[in-house]
Formats: sequence, structure tokens, C-alpha cells
Amino acid sequence: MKKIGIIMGSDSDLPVVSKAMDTLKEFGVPFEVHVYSAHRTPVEAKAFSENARENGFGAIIAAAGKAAHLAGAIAANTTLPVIGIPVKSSTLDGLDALLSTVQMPGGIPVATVAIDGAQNAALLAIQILAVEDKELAAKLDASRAENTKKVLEKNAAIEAQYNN
Ligand code: RP5
Repeated sequence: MKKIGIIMGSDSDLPVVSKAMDTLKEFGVPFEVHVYSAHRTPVEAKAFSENARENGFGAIIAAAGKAAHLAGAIAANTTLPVIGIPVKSSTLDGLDALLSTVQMPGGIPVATVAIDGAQNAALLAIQILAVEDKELAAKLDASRAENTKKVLEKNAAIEAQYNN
């Protein structure tokens, strides 16, 4: 199975990024995690992205806050799918990172999830791998079915409490 690369702009992003790692572990998807910054360590961020395909990665998750150019800078150096997580790490509540991550120029796509949306970033990465992996696709189906069951149970509890 291909690996997922997880890159965060700072170790201060770890509390958000750890949720993506939890989800990848839950599905048994291998990953590597690194702290590379588009601004503070651009050489390392570029080297990782340029070599990611030949190093066995199938998609890259990039999490950054503030003027968050990390996902875009990574996407500039690879044609692997790049998923950006805008991190809420500033006085602007993550809106700065959201706009910096999502507003990519034509030709260099970044699939941007919600502010701090690490779980969805991991699920999207898994869905990308699952295009060619039936076993992984079956795990995704089972997870969706389990979530549906939980929500319907909550619905039943609310209906029982409030409906006559
Ligand atoms: C971004 O700046 C990082 O991704 C982080 O979200 C933010 C703050 O970094 P630190 O100053 O906490 O290292 O590059």
C-alpha cells in the first residue's frame, strides 16, 4: 500500500495533526510525519515533495497556520494529490490560513478541508488510496455504515425524549 505523507509547518500544529494520524492508524494506512515549513525550511519541504512519489507516497497532507503556504508550496513540487489543512493558530482564527491554503492559482490544485479539519484530511487521503484498493474501500464503507448507525441511534433518543 502507498504511504501518506503528513507535513506540518510547526510542531505547534501537532494537536490538530494528531487527529489525522489517529484516523490513518484506525484504517491501518501507513504514514510518515515531518515538520517542514514553506518559510522556515523551504529547502527540506521542496526536497520531500520532489521525491515523494518515488519514495512510495500516494498522497500528502499538509497542515499550516497563519500565512499558510505549505500545502501550495508542496503541490508546486509534486503531482501527487495534496490535501491542505488550514490550522487555527493565529489571532485571525484560521481564516488567514484557510484563504492562503484554498486560493491556489490554476494549474496547482490543493484539496482544502475545513479549518482544523484533520479527520477529513485523513479520510480524503484514504479515499484516494482506496480508488485502487478494494479492501480499504470496504473499510471506508463499514466506517460510514457505523457512523450512520450512531447518528440514527441519537435521532431515536431525541425523538423518544421530545416527540409525543
Ligand atoms: C505556521 O505558523 C505553522 O504551521 C503554525 O501553524 C504557525 C505558528 O508556528 P509557530 O510560531 O508556533 O512555530 O507556519
